Amino acid sequence: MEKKIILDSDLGIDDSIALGTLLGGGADLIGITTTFGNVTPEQSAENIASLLSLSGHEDLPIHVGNSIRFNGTPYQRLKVTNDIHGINGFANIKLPVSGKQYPHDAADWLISMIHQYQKDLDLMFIGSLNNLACALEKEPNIADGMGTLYIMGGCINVPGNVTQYGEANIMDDVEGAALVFQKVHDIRVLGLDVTTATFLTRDAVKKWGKYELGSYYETAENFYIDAEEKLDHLRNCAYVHDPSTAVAYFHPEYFEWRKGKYSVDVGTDSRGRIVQTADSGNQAFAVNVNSMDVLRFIDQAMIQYFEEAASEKVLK
Ligand SMILES: [Ca+2]
Repeated sequence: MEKKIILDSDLGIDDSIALGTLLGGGADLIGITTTFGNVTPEQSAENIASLLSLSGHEDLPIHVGNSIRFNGTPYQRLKVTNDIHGINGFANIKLPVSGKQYPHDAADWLISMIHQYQKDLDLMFIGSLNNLACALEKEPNIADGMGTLYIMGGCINVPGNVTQYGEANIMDDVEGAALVFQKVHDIRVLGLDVTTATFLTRDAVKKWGKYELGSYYETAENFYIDAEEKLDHLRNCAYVHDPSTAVAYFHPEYFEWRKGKYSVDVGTDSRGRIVQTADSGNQAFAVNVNSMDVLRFIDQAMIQYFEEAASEKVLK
């Protein structure tokens, strides 16, 4: 890929597959910022550090975000998150601990990287939009000086998964999301409309188990599938939220996009609702997906990620 990318994540289980898909797919990932949602920003950093070290990417910088929403209220983890992602966000699997301390400067680091790389830097946010909102508040001119922003969040034609209108990542920081949609012009949004239309099955992740790193992923995804069976009454499969966003980075043509301008409702009645405010504009919301292509790409990229991790280990 010609462009560089930064991933911002509340690393839970589907985030971990998005990370693997980006790396295995060949994205030029230059670092990761962490936010709240599935876990705290600190736990997300710990989980990411473990996966990076297991996959031979321990040199990638990690910058931790804060746990205060853009409106000043503290982030509170929903109890249901323990059931979906495990207490540690990764199916309660004990991963190797890095023991490193990471700087708590996610917003400042994003600003400096956007200044450095400008339109050659894309951003992918698969948790709350808090870090980007904080960066935009400090340095509003970055809004027009970055590449494309990819977001997993929201929904337009299907119900939310927290409230009738509210999707979890948007609901984790509604005011932060509202600022991002107001300021950033070049956005691709992967919402529940497409992420709940693609299903990763137990069968599909079975072959991941023959790789050392892949065996963690197989166990984690099966934990996630167990939760989805109880919560969403799925059977032997789970939705593909964050990894769909990673696939869209490589293959936007796997999705049908509705271009325009969107805003996030901060009122009480339909809080977190995504509203289309104009038909023209460079904010695009995915409304349809070719699921077979998405699943095939995830599988190829994850196998590549596991194989590279294994060969890295042999080299050491
Ligand atoms: Ca996430």
